[in-house]
Amino acid sequence: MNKKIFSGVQPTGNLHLGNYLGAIKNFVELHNDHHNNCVFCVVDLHAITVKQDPKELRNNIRETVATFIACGINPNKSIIFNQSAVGAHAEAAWILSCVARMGWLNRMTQFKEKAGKDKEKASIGLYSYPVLMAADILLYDTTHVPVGDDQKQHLELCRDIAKKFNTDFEVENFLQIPEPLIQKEFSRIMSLKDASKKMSKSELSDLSRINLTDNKDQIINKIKKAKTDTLPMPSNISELSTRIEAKNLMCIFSSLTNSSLEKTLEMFSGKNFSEFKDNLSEVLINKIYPISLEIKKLIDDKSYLDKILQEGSEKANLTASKKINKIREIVGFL
Ligand code: AQP
Repeated sequence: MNKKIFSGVQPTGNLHLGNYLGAIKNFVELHNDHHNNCVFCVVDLHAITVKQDPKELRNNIRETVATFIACGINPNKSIIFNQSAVGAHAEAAWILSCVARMGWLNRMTQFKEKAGKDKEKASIGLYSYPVLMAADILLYDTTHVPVGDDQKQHLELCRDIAKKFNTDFEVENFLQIPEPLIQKEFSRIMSLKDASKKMSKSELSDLSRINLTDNKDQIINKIKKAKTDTLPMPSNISELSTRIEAKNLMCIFSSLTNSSLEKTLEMFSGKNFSEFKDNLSEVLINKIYPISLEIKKLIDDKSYLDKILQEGSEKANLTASKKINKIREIVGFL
């Protein structure tokens, strides 16, 4: 079976190392192996589930496209577009929200985390976000969805919605049941300030993450200030379960150098953190700084970025409109 890949990234600014190592790095590898079968979506409808400044949102949509390209996605080999430009996403989300069950959505942990204590004040969009995500994926007959570990539960929900739609309307195999593509290791990069939380765009402290637009000095400074403990570097895997800050930094090093955690442990066992941090800064600068320079160059070329989005949305619309027309027919619309 030919793989069909779909994934999205929210244009909410501050794209970071977690987005890169958990998702975008994987997009690049997949699009090299599956020419013309990958769709990468800038999910702006998802972004507005929390308040956005319109001017900043426009900039962030373009910056996300620039980041995709700077990381190595070739727009001639895959489709890059923004979600709001293809109306079928919002329409399919509505239809699927009539298939999804409240009980299923009530179990979504990301809503609980993002809404915090004051659930009453969260937008309805934030609550139904995973249904829109299911619509995004199912419109393209997606077989595989590369995501970070935090999206695993939403993917499960997408599968449940697709199965229920196929059963309710007696259309066996009409909606393709997608498989998550989550890296076995290093699929959740944690905050540099608090390794019990994931690295995130919306975290207030910029020191908690390496942004993909950071310069050399910012990278060095953030790694210097990254939280560690006072012991020498750990020497075996079992020590890492209680030393989560060290584990996170060693996972970042291993992921960037394509080596195993065991090998990283071997390299730095018993050494002090400052020596490890110098090495980590160096590999980060080698990987992230060229991306940062490329993003800054591309971001100045608005017409190029807009052209990519325009062409991408035309291509995406060809597939999505066919699927939504069939969905309309199946549910009984005239
Ligand atoms: N810390 C992370 N480690 C590994 N993967 C991550 N991803 C996000 N954070 C990490 C993956 O990046 C892709 C795009 O994520 P997104 O921008 O659509 O939304 P998100 O998961 O909500 O990202 P953030 O940074 O946490 O944003 P905010 O702070 O706005 O909520 C996804 O595949 C995600 O798994």
